[in-house]
Amino acid sequence: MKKNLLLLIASIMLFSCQVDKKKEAKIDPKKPNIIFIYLDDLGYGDVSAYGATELQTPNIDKLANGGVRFTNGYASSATCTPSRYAILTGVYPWKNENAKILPGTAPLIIDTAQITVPKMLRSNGYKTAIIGKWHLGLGTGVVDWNERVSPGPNEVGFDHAYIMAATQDRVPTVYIENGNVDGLDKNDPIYVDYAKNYEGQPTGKENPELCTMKWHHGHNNTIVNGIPRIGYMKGGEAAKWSDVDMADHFLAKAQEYIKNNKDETFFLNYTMQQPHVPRTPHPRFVGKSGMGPRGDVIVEADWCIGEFIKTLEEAGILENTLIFLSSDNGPVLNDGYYDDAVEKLGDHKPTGPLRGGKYSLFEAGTRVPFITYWKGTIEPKESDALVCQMDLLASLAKLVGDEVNTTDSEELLDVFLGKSDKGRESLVIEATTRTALRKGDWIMIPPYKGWPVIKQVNIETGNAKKYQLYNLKEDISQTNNVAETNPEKLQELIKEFEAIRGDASKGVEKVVLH
Ligand code: NG6
Ligand code: CA
Repeated sequence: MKKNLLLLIASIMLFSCQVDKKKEAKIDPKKPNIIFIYLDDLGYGDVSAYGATELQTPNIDKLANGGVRFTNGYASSATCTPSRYAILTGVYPWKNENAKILPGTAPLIIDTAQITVPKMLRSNGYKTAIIGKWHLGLGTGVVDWNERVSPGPNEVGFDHAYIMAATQDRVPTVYIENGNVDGLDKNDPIYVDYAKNYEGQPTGKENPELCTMKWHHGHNNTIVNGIPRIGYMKGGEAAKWSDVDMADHFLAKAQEYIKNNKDETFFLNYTMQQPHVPRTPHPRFVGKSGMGPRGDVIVEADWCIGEFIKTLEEAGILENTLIFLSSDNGPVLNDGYYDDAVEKLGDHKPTGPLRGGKYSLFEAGTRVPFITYWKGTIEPKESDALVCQMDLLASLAKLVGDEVNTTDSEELLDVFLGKSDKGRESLVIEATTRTALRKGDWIMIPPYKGWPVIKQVNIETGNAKKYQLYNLKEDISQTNNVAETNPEKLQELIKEFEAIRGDASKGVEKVVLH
């Protein structure tokens, strides 16, 4: 009896020793798990750690205050598709003319031969996944949504992909798992078209009585769940997503991925849909912000992030995980639906102190919340280093001991880890195909024709007849164009800008919203 007990104790000790060993072996400073949490249209001023007072984001704040909170962190573009293209490929989006806001039927815009962050990490032993919004195109032209859709995320480096094709306001309103529409009933095939409607299908334009959310501009095609969308869709009834459950749904998928892969080394791109339109908080978040649906979905997103981090903690891998959090472009209030975003805004400033917003060449278009967090490894700090999401490729390659051939993505690993404040010297930012140059504390916006304000969304484009030059250190709100009083500085920036942009530095005619 006694002997048996001793044996049992001995084997328990041996077992726990092995468990310890396994844990120890897992913490590898060169091969942490990497998670990139990406929000959609979250503004610089939408986070309490970035100065919001009317809205609280305690879970994002925990990351910001426990990691590096960048104050000069940029998306490469003021809209979604180009920013996402630049992150995954490490290439400036204006080098690919297809990298602009895409319809849900657009072909994949990343060349499958191109190096990408997930491909690079995969070749260094990582499992790779994307869960959430995609918006980089699928297939090669004509897509049959009833068969496996490819090429897509799996073909550019993700082992696992659970996505929505484009945006929450665009058809198809279904989830796609590794190329296959999730929950599709083969007897009810799904058809998608952006040019013309299917006979007998109600639309937001012709059947406003069927809409529970009203469209303001665009967004008047097929109605799904009472919400009129961009594009036409027919069939696929059983596969249609529930908008109010979308945040929970993606969260559950991300949590499941963590649980299933906690003993592996992985890269997860968790691309959340909030606070992009249509803003559809789950009923338990309705009214929580006092600011209407836009505020409520930010509160919801923050909650999701908290739950997601808890999952990492419970899996015992938080200290072995490098987390990036950012947004694909700046904020917009009315982006096509009447949803009280303007009316109930109160004193909240989604742009913080910045000028412009989504679609804009002014700062609020591309300067976004940007946080790195690695419990136990990154020391909390604020950094004013100039960094761009496009720099992930070169920096993560460095982290895992690889090298990539890239001209645009800069290796800033020590900056991301909070060990250095020496960021980029310059950066070209983009907004709906127009570009500007940030260099040091300065930004130069070349003259552009076209409207100074996009009326529908009430956002300044940055377009002006003359060159604009701002010193962002002294004038973060870009109220004082100092081009005329600083001719030398202006010339220096124009020269560098023209050398990078070539012919395109002469500008384009107008801002295109579609
Ligand atoms: C615009 C849509 C806007 C939004 C945006 C994409 C209209 C009038 N506006 O074309 O609502 O969907 O595209 O946003 O249709 S992004 O964050 O994905 O770039
Ligand atoms: Ca966006």
